[in-house]
Amino acid sequence: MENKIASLHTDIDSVLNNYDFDFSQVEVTTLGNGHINNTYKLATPDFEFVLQQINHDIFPKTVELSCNAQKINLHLLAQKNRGNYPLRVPGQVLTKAGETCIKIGANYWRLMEFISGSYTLEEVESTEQAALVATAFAQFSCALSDFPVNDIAVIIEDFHDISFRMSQLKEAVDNNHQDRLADCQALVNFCFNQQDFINHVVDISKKLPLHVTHNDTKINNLLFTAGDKPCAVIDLDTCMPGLLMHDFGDMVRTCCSNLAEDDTSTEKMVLNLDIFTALIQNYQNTFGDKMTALEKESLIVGAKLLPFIIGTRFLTDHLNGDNYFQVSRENHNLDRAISQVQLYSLVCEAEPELVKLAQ
Ligand code: GN1
Ligand code: MG
Repeated sequence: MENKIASLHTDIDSVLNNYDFDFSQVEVTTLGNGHINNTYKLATPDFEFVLQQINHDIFPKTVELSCNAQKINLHLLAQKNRGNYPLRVPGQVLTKAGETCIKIGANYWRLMEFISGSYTLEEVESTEQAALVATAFAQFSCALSDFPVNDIAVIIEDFHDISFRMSQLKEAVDNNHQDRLADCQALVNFCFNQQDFINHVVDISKKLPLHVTHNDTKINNLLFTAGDKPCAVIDLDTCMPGLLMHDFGDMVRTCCSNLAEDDTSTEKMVLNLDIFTALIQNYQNTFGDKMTALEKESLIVGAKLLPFIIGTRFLTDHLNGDNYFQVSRENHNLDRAISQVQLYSLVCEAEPELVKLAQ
C-alpha cells in the first residue's frame, strides 16, 4: 500500500512538471466517487486544481476525450459571453506544450480548474433542488444545441445502445468465466425477458435527433456552491452524440430513488414522484421549443432505459469478474445490478402516473 502511494506521488510529480505552476507545496487528496477514473484535488498556497488519471483501458481515445472537452468548454464559454449560459465552465489547464492531456508511462492525466468552495452532492434532498438539477443539465444541453454534433469524437462506441449492451450480457452469460451465473440466473432471465421494451427503445431511438449529450448526468456530476445551487456541469468524459432521453433518464435514475445506486435494501426502494415532476417539468421548460414532441415523449422511455441499461452493465461486469467498474466489496456489481433493475421495475410500474406528471 505504501509503495502504491509513493509511486502515485512520483507519477503526480512527473505530471505536474509539465505545467507552468509552482507545485512545490502541494497537498493531494482524493476527490469524488467515480467508478472509472482516479480524481484528486491539488491545493497549493495559491491555487486549487483537479487532477485526473484517465483509465486508458476504458477510454483508449484519451486524447480525443480531452479534445472533446476542450471544444465543448470553448463553445460553452462563447455562449456564456453571449448571455446564453449561466453556469461556470471549469477549464482544462494546458500543459507547457499546449496539450489538453499528458501521458506519463502508461497513464494519461489531465489538470482542470477547481471552482473554489464548490462541492458535489450524492442525493437530491428537495423538489426545489431537483428543479435546479434538471434546469442545470438542460441549460448545458441547450447551450450545446447549436454545436455541430459530428465535430465531437465518439469516445465509447454504442455507449447507450441497448442491443449492444444486451449482446455483451449474453456473451458474459455464455462464457460464465467466474462461475457466478447460478447466483444471478433469475436476474439474467428478467433482463432477457424485457424484449418488448428493448424493441420499443430501438424503434424510438431511430426517430430521435442527435444532440451533444453528457451521457453521465448523475447528480454527483454537478458542482454546487453555497446554498446548494448548481454552478457547473462536470465529468465531460462521455460527452458524445446522443439522445436527450439518455441524459434525462440518468437524472431520474440518480434523483428519484430513495436509495443509493449500490444500496442492498432494495425492498425499501420507493420512487419519489414529486422529484420526478420537478425534474421533467424543469427539463422540458428549460428546453422550450428546442425539444420536439417526440423527444418529450421519449423522456419517459429514458427514465426506464437508464436504470435498465446500467443495471445490465453492472450485471455483465459482475459475470465477467469486475473488470470495468471499480468495486469495493464482494458482489458490489451484483448489488448495483439488483438495485438498478429494481428501480427499472418501479419506473415501469409508475409509468401511467409519470406520463400524467409530465403534462
Ligand atoms: C460510470 O465513473 P463514473 O462514475 O463517472 C460509467 C457511467 C455509469 C456510472 C454509474 C465511462 O461513471 O456510464 O452510469 O459509472 N462511465 C463509463 O454510476 O462507463
Ligand atoms: Mg462519468
